[in-house]
Amino acid sequence: MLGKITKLIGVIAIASWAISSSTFQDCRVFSTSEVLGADKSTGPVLKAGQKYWIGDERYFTYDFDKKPQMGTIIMKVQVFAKDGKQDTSLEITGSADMPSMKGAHSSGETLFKMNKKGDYLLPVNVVMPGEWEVVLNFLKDKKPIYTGSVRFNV
Ligand SMILES: [Cu+2]
Repeated sequence: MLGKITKLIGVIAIASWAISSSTFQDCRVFSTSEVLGADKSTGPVLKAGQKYWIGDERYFTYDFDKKPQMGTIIMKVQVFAKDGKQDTSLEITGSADMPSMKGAHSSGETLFKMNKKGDYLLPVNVVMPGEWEVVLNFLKDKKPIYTGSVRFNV
């Protein structure tokens, strides 16, 4: 008896959740417009594989280990001094979220980890289809020197 009631309550709970929750649809419907009007404070929108200068001493490029898709994708940033030597003296943080539903899947500001080659790596957990944004912050001696954002659609 008790089992039946518990099951019934469970069914009602799921049903009402399904009715009240349009989270998935909202996310897709609003993603485009929200991203177009996205925060200006996050700096330029960066393209994979392109060189971006930080001042005139160094530049960086970024890429993903695979085409962005559901699951964990790894973002790789490489920083070079102007002579082309890899620069490992910075700290980089990344903050991933969906702009159309700010805060819903926010990773918080997370430090990239450096591999043996001197690449900066950050896993990004893509838990939902739609538009995603990773805001990058570059720091030198703990001081912010560059901000940019990466956007992709899954
Ligand atoms: Cu979402």
